[in-house]
Amino acid sequence: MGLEAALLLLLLAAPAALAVQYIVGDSAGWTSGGDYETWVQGKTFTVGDTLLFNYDGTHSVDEVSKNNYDNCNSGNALRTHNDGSTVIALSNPGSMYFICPTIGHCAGGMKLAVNVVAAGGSSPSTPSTPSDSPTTPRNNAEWLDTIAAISSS
Ligand SMILES: [Cu+2]
Repeated sequence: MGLEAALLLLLLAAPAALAVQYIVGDSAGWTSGGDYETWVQGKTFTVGDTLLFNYDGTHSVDEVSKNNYDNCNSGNALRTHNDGSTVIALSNPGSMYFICPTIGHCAGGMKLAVNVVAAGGSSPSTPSTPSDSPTTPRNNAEWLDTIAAISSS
């Protein structure tokens, strides 16, 4: 009983511990001269994670389509943020594109593309854990029956 409760707690606690907030550009933030192609390398962005853009008043954050990202076109941004500290929730798998709309900044490298992957990469191993625990007491009971049968004969 105690073991089953402990396993259940582990299963419930595990997914919550995985959400990560990425500070775009780390301590430098979202700024001219940042290299965000390098910054994303080696990072896995998962649904439930967040991006934090820190920037001053000379910059903004526009979420744009891939085409507008490629062309540094902020004319029809999907969303615009200019509060200086913007948290973006990565709520769906797929690609997201961000540029700074200040003239010249995107062309100078102030552009960020992230690929968001679905959560639950470890889920195939999860179902095996609950199915193991009910069989363990039954095996023990069968084993005890066998011992009883042997010792009584
Ligand atoms: Cu800028």
